Amino acid sequence: LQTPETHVVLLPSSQMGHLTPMPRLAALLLAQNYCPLRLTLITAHPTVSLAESALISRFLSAYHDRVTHLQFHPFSIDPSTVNSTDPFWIQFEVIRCSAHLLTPLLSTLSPPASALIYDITQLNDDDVLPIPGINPPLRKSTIPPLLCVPNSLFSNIFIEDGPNLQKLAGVLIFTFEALEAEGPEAISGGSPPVFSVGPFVPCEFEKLPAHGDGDQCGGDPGQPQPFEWLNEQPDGSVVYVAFGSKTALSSEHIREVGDGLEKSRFRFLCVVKEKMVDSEEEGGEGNLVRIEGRGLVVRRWAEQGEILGHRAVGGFLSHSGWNSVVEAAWHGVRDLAWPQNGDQKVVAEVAEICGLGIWEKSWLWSGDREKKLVKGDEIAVKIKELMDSDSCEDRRSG
Ligand code: BUP
Repeated sequence: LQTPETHVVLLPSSQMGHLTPMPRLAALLLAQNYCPLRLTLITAHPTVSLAESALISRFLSAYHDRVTHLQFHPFSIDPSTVNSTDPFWIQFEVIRCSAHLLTPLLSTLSPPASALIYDITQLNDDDVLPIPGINPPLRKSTIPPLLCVPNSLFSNIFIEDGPNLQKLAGVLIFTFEALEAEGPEAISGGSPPVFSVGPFVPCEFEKLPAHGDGDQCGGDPGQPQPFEWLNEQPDGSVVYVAFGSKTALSSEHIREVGDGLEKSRFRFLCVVKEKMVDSEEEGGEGNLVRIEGRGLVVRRWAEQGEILGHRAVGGFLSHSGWNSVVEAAWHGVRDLAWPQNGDQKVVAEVAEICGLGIWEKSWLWSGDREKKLVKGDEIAVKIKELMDSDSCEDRRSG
């Protein structure tokens, strides 16, 4: 008797931090041997960023014989009605509001879908938020700031979707025990059941095509490539700097980070984004710049998962995005956290508690209300602390 095929449908939402885990989960599912599996990926078209469409294309071409791709064209909504200017969150809401378009798509599937995995987002001064089982309790200042803004798009999504969690067959949490045992443990044993399913790590299909052969996130011919440059650097000597897929850095911020790297005297590979959406970045020449032989500045999509695994990288200055922290943990690279938005402060705390990272809590972003710019001198001190830690020394000594 043949075991019937399990047909899993994956529906990612918008922005790289939310999209990236889905194809990685798909790759894990396709690699399992427990049951015959069919997989369908449903994506909204068009995506907001080139990075999203490029990742979807790379995944589909790697698994073209095993994955069916369905696209839907979500309804547009009037941005003024959603109380947000962030194009990625607006798209998140657009997809949410277009959920009814999925019913006809799902009804065409053969065999019928066994499971739909979709992406929901996670959820004053001694103020803490007591959550049973979480010690120390979360400080309110670490909670995603937009959750505390009444009627923001973000808080509305939580308020509307929260009660629906009870109706799910199960919840997959992209985490793993070595990084945080306590959170999943605290919410286990209830209904619906929750499962920790991480880590999801960079896959082969994510690799960029060589030297600008048509992928808009790919390389520039004739420019120094990150891996060529990294190959020339000693073990554990390079600080990798990246602040995520949608964080636009102000020119003051870039200047101070540059000053800090310069004063730290460490080598560095720095990804700089000046626009929130990559298609608005200026491309072409100058996308990669060598600095006095000690550093490389990359102004386009970099293969972060691979970079963090390179023997030359000793430490990571990051915005504390969850995927970035998981990738750093996977490669054993210590993280200096400079969180800004969303759940990044919670992530920085998790990384600090498990010993992966350091977090200078007084550091704000130039866009923060207080507008206190962190100076290069302070950044240099913390970079030295990061790079002089024992684990970086271990990396340097092989
Ligand atoms: Br920038 C950049 N290359 O150049 P997070 C990012 N990434 O591969 P998010 C690259 O994008 P939040 C680049 O490896 C990670 O998998 C990176 O996800 C990859 O941050 C992903 O770290 C970024 O979760 O912000 O999405 O920018 O999740 O905090 O909202």
